[in-house]
Amino acid sequence: MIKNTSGENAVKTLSLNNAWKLHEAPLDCKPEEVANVLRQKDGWLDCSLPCDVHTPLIDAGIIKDPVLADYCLASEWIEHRSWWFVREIDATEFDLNSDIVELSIESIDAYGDIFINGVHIGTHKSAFYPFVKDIKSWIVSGKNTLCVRVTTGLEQVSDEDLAQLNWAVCHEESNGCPERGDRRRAFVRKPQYSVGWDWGPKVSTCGIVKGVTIKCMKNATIRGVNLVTLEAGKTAKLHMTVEIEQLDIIGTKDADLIVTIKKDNEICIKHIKNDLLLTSGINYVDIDFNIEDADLWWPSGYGAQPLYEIQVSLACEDMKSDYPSFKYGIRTVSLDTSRMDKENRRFTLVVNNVPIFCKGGDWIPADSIYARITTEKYDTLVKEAQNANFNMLRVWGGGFYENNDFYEACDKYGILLWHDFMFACSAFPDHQDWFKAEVERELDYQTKHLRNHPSLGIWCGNNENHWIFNKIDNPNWNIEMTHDKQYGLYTSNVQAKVAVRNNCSHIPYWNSSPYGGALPNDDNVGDTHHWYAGMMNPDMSKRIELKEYDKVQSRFVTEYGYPGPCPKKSIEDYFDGRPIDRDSKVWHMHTNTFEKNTVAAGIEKNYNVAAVTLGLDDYILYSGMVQSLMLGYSLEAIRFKDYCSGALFWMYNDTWGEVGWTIVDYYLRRKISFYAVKRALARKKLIIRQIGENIRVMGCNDSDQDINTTAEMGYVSLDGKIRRTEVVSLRIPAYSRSYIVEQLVPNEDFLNGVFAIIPSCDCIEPAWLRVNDIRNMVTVKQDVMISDCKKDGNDLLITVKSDVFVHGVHIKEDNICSDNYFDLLPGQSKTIRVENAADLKPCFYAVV
Ligand code: BMA
Repeated sequence: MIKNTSGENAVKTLSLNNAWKLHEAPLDCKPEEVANVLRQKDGWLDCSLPCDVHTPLIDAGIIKDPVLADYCLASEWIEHRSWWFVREIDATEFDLNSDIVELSIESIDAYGDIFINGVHIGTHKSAFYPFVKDIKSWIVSGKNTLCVRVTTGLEQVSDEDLAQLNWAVCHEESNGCPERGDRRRAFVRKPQYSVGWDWGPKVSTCGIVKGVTIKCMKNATIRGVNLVTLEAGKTAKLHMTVEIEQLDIIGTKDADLIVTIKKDNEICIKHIKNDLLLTSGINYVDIDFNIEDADLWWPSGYGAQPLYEIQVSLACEDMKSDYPSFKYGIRTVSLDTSRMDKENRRFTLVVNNVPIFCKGGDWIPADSIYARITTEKYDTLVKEAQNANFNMLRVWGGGFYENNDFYEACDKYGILLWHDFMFACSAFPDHQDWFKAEVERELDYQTKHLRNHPSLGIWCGNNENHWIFNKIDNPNWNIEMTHDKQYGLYTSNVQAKVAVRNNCSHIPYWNSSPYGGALPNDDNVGDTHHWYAGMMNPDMSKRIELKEYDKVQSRFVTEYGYPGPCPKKSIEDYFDGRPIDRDSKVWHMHTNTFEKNTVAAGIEKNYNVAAVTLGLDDYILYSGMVQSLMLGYSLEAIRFKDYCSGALFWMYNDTWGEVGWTIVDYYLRRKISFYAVKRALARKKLIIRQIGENIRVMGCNDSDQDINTTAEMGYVSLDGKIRRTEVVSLRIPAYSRSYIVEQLVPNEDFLNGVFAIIPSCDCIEPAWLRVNDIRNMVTVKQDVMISDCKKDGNDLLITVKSDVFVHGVHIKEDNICSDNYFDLLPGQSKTIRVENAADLKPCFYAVV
């Protein structure tokens, strides 16, 4: 029996992320010319990983940053070159007594040829799973050279390929932006957005875009851990499967496995499996254990996000091999699709046996050059999602499997993930064996890699492929689909399900977004993308009409959106010193291709101003206010439907700066609409709607505590002079969303007043029924009074008050506020926190 668990390490890991050199060559400089390239004396750029070739080129002044101005056009040549990454490693850095010396290149975007000492050791065709190879037999004493020739992968796609399958949606041709889009993308396993999308330029990503390691391993090594919460309760039941590879290919070995679980640095479980018999190759070890007084992990708003530290270690022949320790949240997750009635089924994620109303937005890569996204950027974006009262982000299928930092931030901030596999808006050649094999490896890797994150809420097969690539929804799709030729749908209908079932069967799976019902995007089953009744309605008057969103019938909305501009500083940033002109090429390039005058029409519907005459500051203000109205009202409208369990808007974050869908821009600045979304998604919330002759109030309470208070309810005139109200009791149970008031609409003058419900406690904001457009309501102009202002550390706590109804109350400074651009009912006062504002002389404005 082996007792020594503190022996010498059986795994020695070299991180190879620094000290790389990069060389550019023509595209027809093929792998056979490696020796030639390595001999080159000049033309080497220094770089470190992760590295998209754009970054060292920007650093060296060879190209300008493609996310600025119109510079993306000037770097398109990158796609027509081959890029050679080279790094030297001294043999003394290896432990050549190891059984294997395993090179792992986590992500090559997208076509790579790998050489050790000039010898070709492999070709890799996907950015979505690592290149892994035992390189022991190629290592020589002294200096060793690792070289990776990388191209974008687009050049690998032939005319014959495209003749077979030419159905990637490249919206941008029809949207007046032909330089974006490239149908070859469907054949290349790389982030699909990199060929350009409605919200981003074509920046053909290329490089070694995640880390590289070499692991020297002896005896046996832990290849994977699958930790599953079976029961989330005071006593939590967990199951762990450990995958161990025993490296002696002909003989057995003995080993001990030690699992240590810590909470706040205290050990709460130490579980040892003594004297395991490991046979050659893969061994699975199953362990069941309970954690008493478990602290459960919850989506933000429903509870805390306690994380346990999991250490798994193997002792084999007096040597120790540790699996990288990781943080784990104890929670169960499931998808309730049970029947509601004859026609309809629920579509509700259930965490720890509590049905969750999922709220938030769609996530896209946070940079056109995604390899340069920093840990800090991930952390800020996910934290801001939490600040906006999200509990969910949907990782959209046209991006990439994000860096670990992203998932760790989601675990930390309680952001559940709806995670698409990386297929979007295209037919894919999954009738071809090579493609199926590539995808199988990708799905197997990613389902294992991400399965222990408590934030992983649901896997989804793709974005919009079922919806737009089937003959029924899209009669223009002229290729016959058969069971044998599903053009991408087989991947989602079969391959992804198999991978999830094999590797993380505890995570729910859904074939596509949107999907469910006889046709994808049906309301009665599954999720929907609510575009054509909203922002993409050919009828402009409907695109900009808030109340259209009251018609949503979906069980779960995963997309819809409305555009707005960035703050002025961000616009200045992406204009890169050029004069800001709304008629310029740069302005048009940095405007979403679906915008098409909706912003101006929205301004003129809601405010008494002519959009074209507005100066830049007013344009930003009014269009930001309209985006706020649209997103705020629509999120409330969807949340108001008691049969609906999700409201996700398109989209949360940006890949460059533009007039577009988001609420936090590329530069991490909050747009005006951030605050409206934050209010609409408040954890405790009242929403009022008129249903026929009745007024109905929905009470939402995400928290685990009941709300028991009173409220003033009734008619309040805009000038504050009439208040025909009564005091009612307000009870909203924990974890609930239910209608708490239903009464006839009072016979009042709603041109000059509103029906309001004003809680007596600060824990829940007042709500009012919108009968009129804002432009018809703001009849009284009056300044907003500051009734109190005090310092709290570096922050200011400011209380504002108004005697009349005021709209869009804001400070102009770009400090982070607890709220901004909000409405006040007559007599209402509100305290807001303004961060880092000790020197600020606050002044509040209303939008009229
Ligand atoms: C949906 C998304 C994206 C797109 C968005 C806005 O189709 O899935 O592909 O960017 O709408 O057009």
